[in-house]
Amino acid sequence: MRSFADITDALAEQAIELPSWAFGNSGTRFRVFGQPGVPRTPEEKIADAAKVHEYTGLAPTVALHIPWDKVDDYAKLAAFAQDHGVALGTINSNTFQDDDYKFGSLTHVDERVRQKAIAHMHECIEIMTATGSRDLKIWLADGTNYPGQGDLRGRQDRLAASLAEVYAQLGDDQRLVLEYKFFEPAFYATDVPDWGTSYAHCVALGEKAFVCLDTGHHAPGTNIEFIVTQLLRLGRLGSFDFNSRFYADDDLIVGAADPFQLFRILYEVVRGGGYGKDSGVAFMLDQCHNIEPKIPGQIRSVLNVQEMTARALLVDTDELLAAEKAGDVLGANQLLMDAFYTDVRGDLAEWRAGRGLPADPMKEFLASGYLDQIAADRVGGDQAGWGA
Ligand code: PSV
Ligand code: MN
Ligand code: MN
Repeated sequence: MRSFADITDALAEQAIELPSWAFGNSGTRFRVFGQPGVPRTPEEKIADAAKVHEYTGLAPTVALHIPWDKVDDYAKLAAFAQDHGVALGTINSNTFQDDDYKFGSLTHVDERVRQKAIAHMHECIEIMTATGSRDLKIWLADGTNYPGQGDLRGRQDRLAASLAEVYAQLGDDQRLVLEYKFFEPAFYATDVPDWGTSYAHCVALGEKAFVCLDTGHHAPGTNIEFIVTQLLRLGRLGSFDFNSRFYADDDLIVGAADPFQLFRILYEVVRGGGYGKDSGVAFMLDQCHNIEPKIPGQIRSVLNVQEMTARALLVDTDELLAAEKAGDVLGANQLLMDAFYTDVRGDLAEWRAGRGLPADPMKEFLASGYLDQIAADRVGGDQAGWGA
C-alpha cells in the first residue's frame, strides 16, 4: 500500500463541482420542507456554495440549472462568483418542467416542440459562452409510459437529429455531456436509459460529446465501477453526478449509503486515468438535502468524496497487478480491502491544516455563525429545483 505522503500531490488536485440546486429548498413529491435562510436568488446559492469551498478547498466551481438560475447578465453572475472565490461550471438544461414537454423534448414527434427544446439547448450554450463554462449537461425526462405510446425507433432517430443540431452550436472548447437514467419519470421506456445508449449518441456526435454517469441512475446491483472502466477505456467518460441511493434516484449524500461502492468506483477512476485536473472527467454532486441542513450537507459530501479518493489513491496498482497476475485471489483482494479500511481522516485533517484550511471544516463552519446570519438576512427563500 502507498503511504499518505505519496498521495498528497494527487489529493491537492481534487475539485468537486457543487449543484446550485442543492442549496435551495427541495423535497419529494410528498412534501417540500422549508429551511431558514435558503437562498432567494442564484447569487445567494453561489454565496452558499462558496462557503463549502472556503472551508474545504474542494469545491471551486458551481453548476447552474437553467431556467432555475436564470439571470439577465451571466457575465455579471460569473464575476459575482469570482468575487466569492469560485467559478461557474456546468450548465444544466431543463426540458422537463414545461407542459409542452409532456410527451418529450428532443425526441418529440411534434416539430414545434422539438425545435423549442433545441432552442433551449442553444440558449444554454450562449450562457456557457458568457460564463466561461465548458460543459452543457443534458438530462432528458423523455420516454413513454405504455407500450405502443411512442415509436421507440422514431424517438431515437429524432433524438440523434436533435442532438446533432445542439452539438453543431458548441464552441471549440465546449463539450456536451449526455446523462442517462434507467427510469423515471417515464416508466416503460426511457429514451436515454443506459450508458450504452448515451455512448452511441456521443460517438455519432463527435469528439466533444461525453457520457455523464449519475451514480443514482442504475438498477440495484449494477456494477457501476465496471461502467466507469469501460467508459474510460473508450475515452467517453465526461462527468460524474455523485450521490447515493438505497432504492432509486434517492439523491442522498454521496458515500452515505454504500461507502464501499464509492471506493470501488474511485479506484477504477484512478486506475483508468480519470482522476486529476487534466483527465477531462468532471466530478460533480447531484444531490438534494431535503431534511438535513444544506451547506453542512454539501460539506459532508465533498469530504466523503475526498476521504474515499484518498483510500483509492492508497492502492498500489503495481502491487495489485502483480498479485492478480500471480493468480493470488485472496492477496489481491486484501490489497484493495486494506486500502478501503484505512482511516485517513486524521491524516487529512493534518494535511488540511498544513495548507491553511480548517482541520475540521464542518466544526469550523458550524461555529462561524453563517447559518444564523443567513437565517436572519434572508426571508422568503424558495424551492430551488423540483416544483419550482
Ligand atoms: C433527475 O433524475 C436529475 O436528478 C438528473 O440526475 C439531473 O442531473 C438532475 O435531475 C438535474 O437536472
Ligand atoms: Mn444527475
Ligand atoms: Mn437524478
